[in-house]
Amino acid sequence: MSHLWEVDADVAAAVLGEIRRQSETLELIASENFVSEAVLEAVGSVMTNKYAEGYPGRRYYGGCQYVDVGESLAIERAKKLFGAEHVNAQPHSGTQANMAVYFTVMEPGDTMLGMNLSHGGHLSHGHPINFSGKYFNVVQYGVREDDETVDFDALRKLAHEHKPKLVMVGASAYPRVLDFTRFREICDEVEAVLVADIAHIAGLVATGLHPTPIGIAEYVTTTTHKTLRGPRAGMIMCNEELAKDLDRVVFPGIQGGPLMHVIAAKAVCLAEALKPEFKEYQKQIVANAATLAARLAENGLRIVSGGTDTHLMLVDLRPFGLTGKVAEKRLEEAGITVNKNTIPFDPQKPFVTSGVRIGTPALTTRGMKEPEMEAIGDMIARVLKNIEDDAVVAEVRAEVGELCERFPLYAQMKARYAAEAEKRGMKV
Ligand code: DSN
Repeated sequence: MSHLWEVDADVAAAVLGEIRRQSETLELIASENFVSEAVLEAVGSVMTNKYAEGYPGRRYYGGCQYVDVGESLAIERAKKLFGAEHVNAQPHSGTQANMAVYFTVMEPGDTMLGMNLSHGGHLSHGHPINFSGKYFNVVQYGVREDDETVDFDALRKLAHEHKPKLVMVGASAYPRVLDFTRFREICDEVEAVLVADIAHIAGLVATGLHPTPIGIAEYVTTTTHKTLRGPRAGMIMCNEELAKDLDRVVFPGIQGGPLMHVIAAKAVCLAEALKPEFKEYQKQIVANAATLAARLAENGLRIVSGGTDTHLMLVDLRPFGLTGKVAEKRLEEAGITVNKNTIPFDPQKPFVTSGVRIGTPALTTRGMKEPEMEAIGDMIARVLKNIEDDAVVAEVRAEVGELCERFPLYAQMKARYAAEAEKRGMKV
């Protein structure tokens, strides 16, 4: 018996639709992943019922002994995984993690440096339409036009000219290793606080596949749902001496009751990340991204910066005369999910773009390896080369279906949901 199907068949049917979408198409959005059933169980647990304002052992509510266990485990495991002195596991999201750090370090109107969104940054790194761009005086840095990697000379110049209180390093669409030590040097020259947002690369950092900013940046923020493969949420790490002020900004500064079910699920994903097989998984993510990028390049697409060191790549579609908007739509029709994305110095608007961003964490979770990446690279290229051809899209859609069947996802859950839909005569 399913309570959800009994109480609300409409929502249950939507969940079934989403299970099908996730399992029957190729998920290549770089910021997405598929959590374990254990993480799902924790997110769907009774811990959602509990108010626990405060921190473990120091709450404003009674009855917190069990949610304290979840939060303490999340903290201890994150400390161990990342080698951090202090962890705040309460941010609801990566943006709230960043907000907490900004309000710890800066006053409204203070100056910060953040990476331009269209060069790979993130909205919460100072985009004018985001709170960060409205509350603070943001100066944006970016990548060089020739090799599309961070322009440290320009960054240094901007830092000396504007004397920021805070420099944010981190990205949501940057395929190369971020050299945190060079950011540190520049921050030291102008006495700025360095904040590293490792949301995208957290899994790589945790397993030593990308250099760590711990011990280099004063604050490290992350999400837990990308390469880290946990629930949708955020987290902050810093040294002990900065902890008290930071914790006070997270609560009561910007958040109220923490999401205890999500925090328990963070503990679960961190336990998974501490296992040796997690490193193998991360290695495969990177190997898959390199293979896919190479295959797309062989097919005539331009890969921004010439390749990738991480889990993602940015594909310049201009060699095929396409925009990201068109490519995203047509690939989705073929069962391949990517997102349109600006590329550095993009002549197109953000809603159109000249590129797509492609990442391998989710398909690697399904067990796909290099041979599948080569096949997927060819499928993507076929759709893009024959953008008007419905027959090609249909052919690729069928191949995607076959590939997905070979790498099942949430199979038991799907069967359970499908049986409930059938019982009710619902077609999903
Ligand atoms: N973190 C962004 C992404 O990379 O998709 C969304 O905010």
